[in-house]
Amino acid sequence: MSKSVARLGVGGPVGSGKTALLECIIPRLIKRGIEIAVVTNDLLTTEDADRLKRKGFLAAERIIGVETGSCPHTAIREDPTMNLLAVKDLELRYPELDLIFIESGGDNLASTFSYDLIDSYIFVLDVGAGDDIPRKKGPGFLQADLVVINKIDIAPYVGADLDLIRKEAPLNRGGKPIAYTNCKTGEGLESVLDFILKTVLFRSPSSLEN
Ligand SMILES: Nc1nc2c(ncn2[C@@H]2O[C@H](COP(=O)(O)OP(=O)(O)OP(=O)(O)O)[C@@H](O)[C@H]2O)c(=O)[nH]1
Ligand SMILES: [Mg+2]
Repeated sequence: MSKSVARLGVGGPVGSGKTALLECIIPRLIKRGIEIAVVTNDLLTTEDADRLKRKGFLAAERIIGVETGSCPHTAIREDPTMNLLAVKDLELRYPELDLIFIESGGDNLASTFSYDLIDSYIFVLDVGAGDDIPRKKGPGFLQADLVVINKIDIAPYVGADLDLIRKEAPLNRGGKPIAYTNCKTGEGLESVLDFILKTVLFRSPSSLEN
């Protein structure tokens, strides 16, 4: 029987830190023995795929850049054909895979994934967009399996009230998890890692420590 590969979407507004999160999380998962591949989406380039390849933590052939040429959410929701083909390609070439990340092109608060493409998804917001964003209840924020509120380090410089965000964000999440991260220092990444290991891969983090 062939192994089943988990597919995890990473969506969210332009520049919120989706690729930065992958750069932080992937090496930590590899250390725990997880076999990974990545599909990135950009409008007219393979910029994010090239950036991840330059990092060198994954064989370049395990990273595919999809050029959507259209609204990012079209390619992850309305017609995910290009992404499904990339995923299939990776699954056929790497039967040992445990997890494929699919990073959406930078989008807006309405961005969600088709569950034909992914099993679950993370929605990445950043503090620089304002402390009122969690109150605005975008579908991506409401429906995501995990919300990551990134760039907590810049709150004082952009006049964002992090305590208010921490208070209000859970009100609209119906008990679903939220992580508060700084991808520059690694702060808060354990809860993202925990989410992926437990909820996406059904593994116990502690059993994988060695
Ligand atoms: N200060 C700070 N900067 C961050 C953090 N995370 C990401 N950045 C910076 O934010 C910028 C955008 O990060 P990316 O990872 O490219 O964001 P993205 O969401 O992948 O962007 P698109 O794919 O273009 O939508 C980069 O300059 C990062 O270095 C963080 O936690 N703190
Ligand atoms: Mg990116």
